Amino acid sequence: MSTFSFSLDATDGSARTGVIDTPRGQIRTPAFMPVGTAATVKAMMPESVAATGADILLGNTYHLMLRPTAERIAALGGLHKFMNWHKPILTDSGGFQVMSLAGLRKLTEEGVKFASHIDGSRHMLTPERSMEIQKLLGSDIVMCFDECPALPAEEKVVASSMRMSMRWAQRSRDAFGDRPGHALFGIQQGGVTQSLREESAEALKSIGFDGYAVGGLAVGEGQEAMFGVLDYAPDMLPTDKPRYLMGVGKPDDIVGAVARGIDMMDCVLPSRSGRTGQVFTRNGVVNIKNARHADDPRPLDESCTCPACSNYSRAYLHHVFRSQEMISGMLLTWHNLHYYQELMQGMRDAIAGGTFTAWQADFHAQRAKGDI
Ligand code: PRF
Ligand code: ZN
Repeated sequence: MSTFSFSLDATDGSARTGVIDTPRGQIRTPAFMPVGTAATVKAMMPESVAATGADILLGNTYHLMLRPTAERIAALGGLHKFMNWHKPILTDSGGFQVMSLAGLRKLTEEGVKFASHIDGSRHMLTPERSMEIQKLLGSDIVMCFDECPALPAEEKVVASSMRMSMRWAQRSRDAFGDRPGHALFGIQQGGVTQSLREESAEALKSIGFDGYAVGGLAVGEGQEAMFGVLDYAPDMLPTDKPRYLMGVGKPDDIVGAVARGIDMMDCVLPSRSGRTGQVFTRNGVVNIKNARHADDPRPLDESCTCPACSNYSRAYLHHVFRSQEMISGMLLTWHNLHYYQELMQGMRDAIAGGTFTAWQADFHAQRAKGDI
């Protein structure tokens, strides 16, 4: 398969399951993308990430342009080769990370000038430069360069920011050009205002993209407001293209987003939590640091087939976490990513079988049983 395409296999209510075909392999949707910000999913070998069931990783323009630089990665054969991950990679475009991580920033129509959070060096990102960097990296799915205010924000601030992001979307499209086998996704903005979401969706559709992201959510509005937007936003986007909810989320956010018609998501939560001792299970979150695990011979989750649960006790995982041993982050990250991928597989199967409503009820019932 030499080009990029998306096919839907089944729908159940608003939930969808299908496959994105890329020259680097298939992405089963709904898909969860582990975050590999700095050319690594922290604490995981790439083959281990693949073993959890991930079909695609997310990388970051912002981090990689600063260190080791996109030009260096290109000279070394591209990001896939550099990090030894040969399945698809989606890269975020940098604007969102600049606004949350960089030092001094200056936002203009042209782009964003900023100081590196690593060494204070000065850089500029524009739609054109972001497209160039993502091409140098060899990203399979390139994101438009956009910008979004933290919420709550005044509606006129959200409106003018969204309109600039739509002008940047057109510049991103023009700069991306025609790259067979590579995809460019537009990013809807507009905060929690339905008319702005509509205006943004119309602007993106008239430009035309290979997929459409819902951006500007999970930025302080809370789950109820986010679901409120997801009740209408996916329907504004083309049915026959993938829909990606950026930077989400907790397991129940992901389930709620899939129920509302989202096909792809990414979040640092499973990998970051793996390093802080937070473990996701069917019955909710377990904190391995808690003293009650010190003598517990049981696995984290009896029904989980990951290496942490197959071969180690809670007592051991508690001990290595308390001792700050590296294996702690490795095992807990593996478990969390495995849990997230099983969640996605469970949803894909339920949507395909027309049993997604029952699956959701069971998901919430298991969690209601509480800590184990
Ligand atoms: N835009 C981009 N990346 C993002 C977001 C966005 O709105 C978000 C918002 N949740 C996370 N990552 N480009
Ligand atoms: Zn496990």
